[in-house]
Amino acid sequence: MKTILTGIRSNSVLTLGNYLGALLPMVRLANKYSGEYQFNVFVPDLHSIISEIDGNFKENTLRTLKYYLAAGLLVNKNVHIYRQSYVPAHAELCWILNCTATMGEMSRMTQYKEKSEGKASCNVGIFDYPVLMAADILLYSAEFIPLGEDQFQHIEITRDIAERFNHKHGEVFVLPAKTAEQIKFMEIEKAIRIRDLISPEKKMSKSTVAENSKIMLDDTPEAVRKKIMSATTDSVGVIHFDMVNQPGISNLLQIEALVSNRPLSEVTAEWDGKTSYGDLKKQVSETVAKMLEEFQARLKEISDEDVILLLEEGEKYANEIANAKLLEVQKAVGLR
Ligand code: AQP
Repeated sequence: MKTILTGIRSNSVLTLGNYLGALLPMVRLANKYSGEYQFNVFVPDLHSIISEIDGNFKENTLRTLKYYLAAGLLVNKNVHIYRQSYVPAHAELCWILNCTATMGEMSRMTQYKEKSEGKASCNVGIFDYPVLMAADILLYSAEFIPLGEDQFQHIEITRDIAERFNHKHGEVFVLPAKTAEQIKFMEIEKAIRIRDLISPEKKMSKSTVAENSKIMLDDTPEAVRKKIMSATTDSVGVIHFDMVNQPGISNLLQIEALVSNRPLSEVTAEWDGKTSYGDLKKQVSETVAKMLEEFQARLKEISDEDVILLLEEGEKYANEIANAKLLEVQKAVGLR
C-alpha cells in the first residue's frame, strides 16, 4: 500500500490556517481512502524546537494529536499516529541527506528567508528544516503529503534531494508526487493559504505575535467575533474575490467556503457585488465560531490516555518501516 503522510509542529496551539490548510485535508483523505493507503499522521517534535515553545511541550504534542482525532481522524490498522523523536531514524536519515543537499538550494527556501529575515542570527535548525522534512517523507516512501501552500517548496526539494541520492547510490528512494499532482489528489482548486487577519498579504501563522492576526483553535466565540470583525479589508467598497487587490475580503470568502465545506465559487457568487463588508464579517464570524465550539466540545471528550495508547501502536509501526528504509540507505552509502 502507498503512504500518505502529514505533520504539524506542536510549538503552540494551532491556528485556523493549520486546521484548514493541513489538518482537515488529511482527515478527509484518511476517511475517504482508508483501506487503499497507509496514513501516517505525526507530530514533528524535532521540527518544533527550531522555534520557541509556547506552553508545555509534552502537552502541546498530545493536544495536536487530539486535534486530529477531534477533527474526525479514525485511527485503525492503516491510520497511524506517532511522534517524530520516538522514531530515531528521522534524525539519522536527516544527517545522511545533509551530505546530499546543498547550501545553495537550502538558502533559497522561502520559509528560511522569512524566518531568518531581520534577525542577527538564527539557529541551524531553521536552515536545515527542509532536509529533516525530506527524511520524514522518504523514510516511508510517502507519495502524497497534504500540506498548506507554504510547504510545497519543501516537497519539491525533497524530490531533488532524493533524485540526486538515487543517481549516486542507486534507486533507494521513492519520490513524492509533484506539486500539481498533490493538489489534484487533495481535490482542491489550488494549495490553501489562509491569510493573516491584520496583514492579509502574509499567511496566518501560529508564531505571529499580534493576537488579532490569527484565529486559534482554542479561541472563544467572543474572541473569534472580535478578531474577524476587526480584520483588515480595503477601500474598494464592493466585495470581489481578488487576492491581489482585496486580499482581506478574499481571505474571509475563502475561510467561509472552507469552514462551511462549500465550493469557493458558490460562496463568491453569493457575496460578489455586495457592499456591506460588515455583513460578510458577521457571517464568517458566526460560521467559524460555531465550527470551533463543536470542535472544542469533541476535544474535551478525548483523554491523554486515549492518545498515548494509540501512539504506542503507531510508534511500533513507524519504527519498523523507518528502520528498514534507513538500513537500505546505510547500505547504499556504505555505512553498513
Ligand atoms: N496560513 C496557513 N494556511 C494554510 N495552511 C497553513 N499551514 C500553516 N499555516 C497555514 C499548514 O499547516 C501545517 C503546519 O505546519 P507547521 O506548524 O509544521 O509549520 P508552519 O507552516 O511554519 O506553520 P505556522 O502556523 O506558520 O507555524 P509557525 O508560526 O510556528 O512557523 C503545514 O502543512 C502548513 O502548510
